[in-house]
Amino acid sequence: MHEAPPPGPLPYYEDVSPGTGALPPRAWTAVSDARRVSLAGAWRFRLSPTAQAEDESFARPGFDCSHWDVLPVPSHWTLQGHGSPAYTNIRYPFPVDPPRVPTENPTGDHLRFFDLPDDWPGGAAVLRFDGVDSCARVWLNGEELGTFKGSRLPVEFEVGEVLRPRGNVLAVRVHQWSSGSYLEDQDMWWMPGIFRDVTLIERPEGAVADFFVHCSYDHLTGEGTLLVECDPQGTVSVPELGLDIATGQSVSVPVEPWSAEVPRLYDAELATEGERIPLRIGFRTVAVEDGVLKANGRRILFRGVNRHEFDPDHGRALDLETMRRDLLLMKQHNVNAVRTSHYPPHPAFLDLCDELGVWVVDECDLETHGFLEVGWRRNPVDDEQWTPALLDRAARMVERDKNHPSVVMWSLGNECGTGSGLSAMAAWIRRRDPSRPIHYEGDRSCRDVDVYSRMYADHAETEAIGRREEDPLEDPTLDARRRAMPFVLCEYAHAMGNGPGGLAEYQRLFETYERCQGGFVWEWIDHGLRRRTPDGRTYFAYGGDFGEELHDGNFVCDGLVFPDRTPSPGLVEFKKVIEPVRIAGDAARGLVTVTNLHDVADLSGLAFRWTYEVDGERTDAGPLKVPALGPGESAEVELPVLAAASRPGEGWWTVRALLAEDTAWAPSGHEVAWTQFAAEHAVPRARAAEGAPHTPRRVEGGLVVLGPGTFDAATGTLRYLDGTAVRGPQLDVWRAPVDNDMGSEWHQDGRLDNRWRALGLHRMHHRVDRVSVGGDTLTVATRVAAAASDLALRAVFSWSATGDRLRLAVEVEPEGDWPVPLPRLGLRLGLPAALETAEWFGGGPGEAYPDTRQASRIGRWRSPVADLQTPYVRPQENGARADVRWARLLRADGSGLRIEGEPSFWFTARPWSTRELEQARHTHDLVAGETLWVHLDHAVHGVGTAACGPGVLPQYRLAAAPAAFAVTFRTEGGGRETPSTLRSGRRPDAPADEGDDL
Ligand code: IPT
Repeated sequence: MHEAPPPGPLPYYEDVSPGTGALPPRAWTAVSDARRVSLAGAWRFRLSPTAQAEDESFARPGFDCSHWDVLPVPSHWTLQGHGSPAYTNIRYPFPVDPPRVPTENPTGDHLRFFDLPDDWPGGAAVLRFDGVDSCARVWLNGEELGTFKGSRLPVEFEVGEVLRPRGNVLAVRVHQWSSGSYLEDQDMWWMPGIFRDVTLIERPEGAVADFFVHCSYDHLTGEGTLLVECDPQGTVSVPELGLDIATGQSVSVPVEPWSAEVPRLYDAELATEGERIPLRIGFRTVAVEDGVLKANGRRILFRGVNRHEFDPDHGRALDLETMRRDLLLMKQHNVNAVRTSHYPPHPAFLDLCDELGVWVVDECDLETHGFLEVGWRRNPVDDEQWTPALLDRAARMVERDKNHPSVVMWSLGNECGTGSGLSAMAAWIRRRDPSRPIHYEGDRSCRDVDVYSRMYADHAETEAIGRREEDPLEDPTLDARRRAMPFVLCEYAHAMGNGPGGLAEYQRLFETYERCQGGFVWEWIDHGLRRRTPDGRTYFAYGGDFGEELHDGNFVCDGLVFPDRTPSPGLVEFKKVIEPVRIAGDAARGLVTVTNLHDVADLSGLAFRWTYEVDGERTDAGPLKVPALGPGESAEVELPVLAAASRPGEGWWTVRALLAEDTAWAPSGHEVAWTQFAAEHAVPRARAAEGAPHTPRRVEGGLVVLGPGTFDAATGTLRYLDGTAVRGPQLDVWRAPVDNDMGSEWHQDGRLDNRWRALGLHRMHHRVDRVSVGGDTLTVATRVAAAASDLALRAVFSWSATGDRLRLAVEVEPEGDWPVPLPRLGLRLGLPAALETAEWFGGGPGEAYPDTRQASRIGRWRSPVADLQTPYVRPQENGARADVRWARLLRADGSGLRIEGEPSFWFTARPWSTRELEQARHTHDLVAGETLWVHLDHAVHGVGTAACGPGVLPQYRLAAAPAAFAVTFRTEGGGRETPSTLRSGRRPDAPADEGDDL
């Protein structure tokens, strides 16, 4: 049996209208002296599979809902045990037939009962919803108030006449799918619900209907101009400025301007006959002048991130504390700008941006990306019948957020293709608020916007744009117009998994070309949903973990912070790359050059300190007097002359810029910027007597003994190093592909991981060609190659020993014409997992790869092996430490193994094998085994950002080429067992077989 399509007009949730019954949109304020009642808390809830499964009787007072579930509001019901979340990036998870939606349309009926406070004055009142996904119909005390769409936008209904002192019944029917869903195809979880606040607000006679604070700054005169439009008329006072003016009246006075760096706010009050609203106003002017985006007359540079609202337990239902936490983390990591991808955030977030200082690109709740899949046919932004819905969205954003100094651009939306609806939005916004430039990335012609914006343009193209030498548009007028625009990368450096690589190169372009005004990394946070295994271990779920019919896997986890907001190595790297002070050392001249890269602030808020270390041990430290340079200024500052400079060993200077005082976002002493540079000459250390070279000798049991090393005579594999069992080092070229290796159409190499696998790099065979004992050396020649391939790497291992030191020199010669870069080139060895702590002298403390190593500093570091692992939501290659001169791996009793590089190596140690890492889908799939797998890499391939964007830059690619390197092993703390006792079977301290090619 088939049901006929609904006769006549479409139901409210499918028609293209924005809704019915709502009041005109207006400015949002957190408080005023009008009474408010928050309706957050426990609601009654019933979920139906379709929009029409239940009638409307639940909305009538007296309806018995005692058997309904209880649901916290705000929330997404899919995170409260009803239905489940689903993730798609571009594709609509339903047939594309706008504005119709599927019959299966999860519908949540919500009921809230409330009494008014005893002193509630009566009279007019509004009921406000700050965010409901995606369509709602509302009744109060059985009276229908209206319907609405626009998930991340506010809506208000007049309710004064319907309210009662006691026993109010608020009924809200929420449909997951509506015509609005076609406008909300952002790359994120589909999660319905009343996920932001619901508030009842008294509207006394003469209360503020709406107000618009115009607050500009003239950098030539130093004066700010204040004009507040208000309906009805009233007064504005700014006590600190001695201002008491009527609304509608404009006044100019000397002020300190607002900027993201110096977020100067003035307390003010707006008063009308019926209401007093406390305001915090900031004076600033944004303008495009001479092809450059300026605030208060100065070029600004966005060190930005795209921020989705996300919490691993609550989805997009964020509390104030979480919003503040995001901003504190951003400020602490030198981030100065947020694009609110791809919808207006919770309104309170913008108050925090005003207060803490962040440039905001406020983006409308609009994305129709899924029409890409159908050739953009019937795209709503190019179909007049949708224009009222688009204008409604533009108005609800602009009216809500227009009074924030932090909002410096309006963005029409994301990935909507092109169309007249966008032009209509832009025209409306321009009329309503000519003070802010307009942004939209999706239309290359830039006809509706003031700023040229792109996403994922590679370095070369960004540079061409920086020179204003980009490929022309066909239409010369539009081309000339666009070429005169400032340029931003509204998305770049896709922070998915290990990466993003290539940040420093982008930053150089932003600092070189005036036109390149920075960008916004994609994205701030991984949207992994916290889940628990049956045995209680937590992990983060991604697309496909909820049985979705269509999904885009872990593409939803591409943030600079992990889902629980722990900074990822990518954020640490970003912080270093975008530091607003550049310090460059010149050891030969004994000085540093300090450059202030702030747009506005001078350096008076920073204190500089230097330290000097020899072989990672601090010998001296002290303050460095740096003048309070203005933005853009540089100075050379002399370093002290140190006696320690003649101490033998490797000398390193570190110079750091720290907050001199507590700020609103970090305590004094917080590090903002730093540099490190080597002393002019390393003073050679006198070498301890090493003893005479050992000679390799064959012993009983098919072994060869060479100093502290015991080898398998047949294969030449190292078996024991003193008492420590070793799964002898072998040449290794494989890594568990990172998300960026799996980049698809954007990647110049195609999918690298597939090409690597096709060549068999994950299943290399090690053929032993020769084990020879001659003079002081044990030589092992191997040919490393994959089945079915004639490509190979020939490797000759030359082992020698002096005293307690065992040295391995490796020579690698590729055979054949390698068409791909190698993932890594180095040694892999298995050691007992009891070696649980690592100590090293080299790059740290965190992970680094060739194109993500700016934040790695030379020092002596120590870490439990467990903490060397970076918990990418989808497990993948991670945890390498750069430039390691030596590393020690230690047991709890302090005994262990020391490995020295000649001169250094990339050091990775993990309690599972590459294969296990590669096979794991979630972090909880990784279980520490009996073997510690150690990688000593001569070179590794960069990571790039090909998950969405350019691949690894040429200088970071690891081409198969002849290579030579050496390492020396030594046990420390004494051998614990002799090889003969070791041979008698497996002990807990012996490494397990990896089970693949080792
Ligand atoms: C771009 C989207 O704007 C963003 O929402 C996100 O999906 C990002 O990609 C990737 O994570 S669009 C892409 C087709 C370039």
